[in-house]
Amino acid sequence: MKKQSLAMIVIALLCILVLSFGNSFKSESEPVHTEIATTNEYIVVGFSQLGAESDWRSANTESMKSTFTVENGYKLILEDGQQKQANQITAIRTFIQQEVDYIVLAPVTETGWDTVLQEAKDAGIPVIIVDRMVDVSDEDLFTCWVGSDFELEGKKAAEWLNRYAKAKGIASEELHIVNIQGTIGSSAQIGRTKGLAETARTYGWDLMAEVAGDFTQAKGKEVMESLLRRYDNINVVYCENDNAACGAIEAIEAAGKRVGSDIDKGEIMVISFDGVKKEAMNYVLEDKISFIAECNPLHGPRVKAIIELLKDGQIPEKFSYVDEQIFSANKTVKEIIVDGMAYTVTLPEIVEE
Ligand code: GYE
Repeated sequence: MKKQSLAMIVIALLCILVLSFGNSFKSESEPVHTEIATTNEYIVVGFSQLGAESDWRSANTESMKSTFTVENGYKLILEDGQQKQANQITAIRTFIQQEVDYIVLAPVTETGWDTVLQEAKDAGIPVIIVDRMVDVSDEDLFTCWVGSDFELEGKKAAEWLNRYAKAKGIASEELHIVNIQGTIGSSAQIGRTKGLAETARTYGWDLMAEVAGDFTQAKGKEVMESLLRRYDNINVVYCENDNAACGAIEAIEAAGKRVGSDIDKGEIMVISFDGVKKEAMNYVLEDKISFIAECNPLHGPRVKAIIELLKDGQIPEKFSYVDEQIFSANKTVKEIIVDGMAYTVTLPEIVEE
C-alpha cells in the first residue's frame, strides 16, 4: 500500500513537471504567445494627423514616422484625418478602444475637442497636442502641447515689411496688401492673420482682403487669380504658407506681372511661412519670395522626449514653443526686433533630398 501511494505521488509530480515544461516550450514556439509578449514591449502611440495639405505637413508626418519606429521601441498607429475634424475624433476613439499608451493629436482646427479629450482622459490615456493648439474649456483635458508661436511668426513677417518699407521710403498707405490665409480656425491661420492685421492697424497699411487659401498650392493660385481680377493695385501678397505662396506666384506670373521685392518698380512682393518647401526656398534665393518666417515641422523627437519624461513619471512643460528663424535674400533689412527679441535675417539652407 505504502509503495503504491509513493509511486502515485512520483507519477503525479512527473506529470506536473512534464506539463510545465511543455508550457514553457509552447510559449517560446507558438507565434500567438510570442506576439503578445513582444507587443507589450513596445510603447504604442496613436497619432491623429490632420491631413496632407502641404510640404510642411509631409515633413511633419515623416518626422513622426522616423521617430516612432520599432527599432526605437515604439509602435506607431498613424491616422490621416483628411482635413476633417470628424475623422480625427473617430481616430481618437479608435485609439482609446485599442488601449494605446499615448495619443498624439495634430488638430485641424482649435475648437470642438472637449468631448473626445474627456473620453481619452477618462480612459487614462495621456494626450499630447502637437503643432496647432486646441481651445478647450479645461486645459487638464490634455497633457501638454508642443509647436510654434504662430502669432510671433506673423509679427516677424509684418515687422520685416515695416522695416523694409521704411528703409525704401515707401509710405504706409502705399502698401496695398492681400492676405491668403490658411485653414480658417486653425492656430497657424489665427496667429498669422492676427500678426499681420494688428501690425497693419498700428502702421496704417492698406490691408485690402483676407481670403482663405487652405494652405494648398491649388487654392493659393485660385484665390490669387480672383484677387488680381478684383484689385489692380496689390503690391504685397502675404501667404500663410509656402504652398499657397507658390500657387500665388503661378497666378501672378500667368497674369503677366512680376514678383519681387522692388514694389516701387511695379513688382508684387510675396511674403510666406514655413521654409520647408524646396521650391519656395529657391524662390527666396531668386527674390521671388521676399521673406519667409520659418515654421519648424520636425516634432517627432520633441514628442518622443515628452513621452520619455511621462514614462519616468515626470511632468513635461504644459506648452513648449520651438525657436524659429527668418529668411530673406534681400539685403535691405539685416535684423528685426519683435517683442524685445532680435532676429537676424539669413539665407535659407536648402537640403538636397
Ligand atoms: O504652416 C502649413 C501647414 O499648422 C504649422 O499647416 C502648420 C501649418 C503649416 O499645412 O504649411
